[in-house]
Amino acid sequence: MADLREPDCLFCKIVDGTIPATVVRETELTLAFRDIHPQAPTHVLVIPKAHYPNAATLAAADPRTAAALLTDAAAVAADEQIAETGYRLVFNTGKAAGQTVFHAHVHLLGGEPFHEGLV
Ligand code: DGP
Repeated sequence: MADLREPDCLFCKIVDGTIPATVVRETELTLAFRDIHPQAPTHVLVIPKAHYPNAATLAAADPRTAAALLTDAAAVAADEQIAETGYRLVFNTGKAAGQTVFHAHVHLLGGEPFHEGLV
């Protein structure tokens, strides 16, 4: 198990309430809140409450919480009424992939059609 909190981590500060966020779902293991720079009508980040630098380290150390990111993202998609129309889940892992916050998170994006993508 990783250290629960990393003192200089932005998302750890959102978990402990030091930095405010618009929380849409909270469980024992995870927190979901709206992205500060939304790239789609619905853009929510789902994160583990415990600190892991990225999705790969989270999955290796705590598969239960890694799975919870997916089930919680699906629950948020249902709450946001985009489950039927479709949504995209994105894990940026590493700088070259565009990861800027090194606390594991999945982006939930939806509410408009995606006409293009890398995959
Ligand atoms: P990534 O590039 O995959 O590391 O995504 C990090 C996301 O975090 C990015 O889309 C913007 C978002 N973000 C950065 N700072 C804050 C913040 O203070 N509050 C919220 N809600 N989101 C933030």
